[in-house]
Amino acid sequence: MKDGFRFGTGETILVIGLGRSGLACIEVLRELGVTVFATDDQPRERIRDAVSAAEALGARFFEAAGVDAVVSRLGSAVLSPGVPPTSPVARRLYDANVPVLGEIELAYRLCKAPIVAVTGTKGKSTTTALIGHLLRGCGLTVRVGGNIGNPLIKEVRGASADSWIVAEVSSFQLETIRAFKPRVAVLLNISPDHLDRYHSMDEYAEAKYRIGANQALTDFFVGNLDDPMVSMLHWRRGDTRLQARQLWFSLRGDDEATMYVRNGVLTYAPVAGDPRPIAIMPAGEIPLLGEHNRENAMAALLAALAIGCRPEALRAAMATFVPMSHRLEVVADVDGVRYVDDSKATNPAAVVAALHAYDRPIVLIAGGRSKGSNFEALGAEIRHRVKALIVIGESAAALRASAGEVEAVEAFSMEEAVQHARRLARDGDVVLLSPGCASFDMFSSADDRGERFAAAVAALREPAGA
Ligand code: UMA
Repeated sequence: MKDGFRFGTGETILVIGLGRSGLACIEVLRELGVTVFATDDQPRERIRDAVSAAEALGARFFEAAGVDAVVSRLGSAVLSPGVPPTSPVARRLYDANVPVLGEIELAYRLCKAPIVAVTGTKGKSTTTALIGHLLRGCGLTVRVGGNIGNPLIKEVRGASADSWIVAEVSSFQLETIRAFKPRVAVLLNISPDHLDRYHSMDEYAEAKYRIGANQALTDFFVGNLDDPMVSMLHWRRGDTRLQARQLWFSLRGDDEATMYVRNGVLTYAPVAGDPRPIAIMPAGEIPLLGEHNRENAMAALLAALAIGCRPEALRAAMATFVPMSHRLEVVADVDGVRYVDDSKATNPAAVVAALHAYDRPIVLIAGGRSKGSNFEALGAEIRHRVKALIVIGESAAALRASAGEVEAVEAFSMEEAVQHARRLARDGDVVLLSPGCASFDMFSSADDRGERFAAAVAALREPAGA
């Protein structure tokens, strides 16, 4: 390949980071006959299982300090998304002029099928899953992967040219693309997140904008016209970086939008401003709560329409979509109180969206490990919409301070948080776990946090002393 990135027999590639992404790369590169070295910041004894898995796949593991010894033998390196390009190992490789790419780029180069790629600060997993569901409902063969949890590189293996790949891509993954060129790129929204990795919002937004950087005139870019940092890319605002045909969605009946909500109906104007638009479906038929999910649904519909799906098939497919776990998921109704698990809300904007989804009193459970976020705007929403606040984890004090006069209490376990919630909620209220933070200070993952919440809620139903 012209750019010096080759993979096949005779090549030697270093895989950096031994999580899901790294192990999947090792597996695929070994299948291709590549000699694979692997490294991780953690010492061997702390990640024994991952090292064993890498070695069983045929990779040779080096602790980070040992990488220098093999740099001269490397043709290239693949960086896991959680490892920043500024990490010492990556810098060492840049210094030695070794090309460093990400798993998404590698997946793209191995992929025969066209790709629909989805990014955004919030809603990307739901939208990715929904696009996969809609395309299947329209009779297409589809595989879904990426940041959603299953590494893309495994999904693209064996995907034929007449099938489709729907990929959730994070800003981390977009940092290390080079040629990655989705047929349809979807950019949902950009709000503060991961500011422990990026120096500024501009730097974070630039990583997201890369999703459309390599697209050609015949590709499609789907964007949110109501989001200030996304709509900056609109052709009429003078931004020329996108070559793809632009399809914009808006919750308002905007003349520049190709999809919008008018009189409660999702409406499609194949050409923006078209005086005879097509009614796709009533917004009430979207099987997901909240205005943010109307945006996600419009993005998914536009992506599907762009590749030729028919409106009536899309309406039928939408009706059978089952919402994903830990995203505004109703866990139980106990004594008239609804318990909702939104554990995947890991930044403040996602909590604001969740608070907007309910018009009944809310007891909010929030907190965890901050990703450099500022809680000021969330605090204003909490003061406006939340009846009582239960704070957990490392951000407990900051969240409590942002909530002003709202009744607030700190809990030191999920079980304790749910007990407080039960005491504070009344018939008709919602108890909402929507943390706005990462989970790793108290739980192994956001899934684990949601499952602990569901278990604590289930325990409320058990008779005392049982
Ligand atoms: N590591 C280092 N150096 C570092 C950081 C990590 O060596 O500086 C090592 C760790 O010791 C560990 C390994 O890297 O052994 C972990 O790699 P990883 O953090 O890239 O995690 P994976 O398990 O490979 O999962 C990654 C994505 N993780 C991140 O982006 C942080 C998963 O997204 C994704 O589902 C998976 O690949 C499959 O594609 C998760 C995520 O939190 C869900 N994403 C962020 C988000 O959604 O906000 C971006």
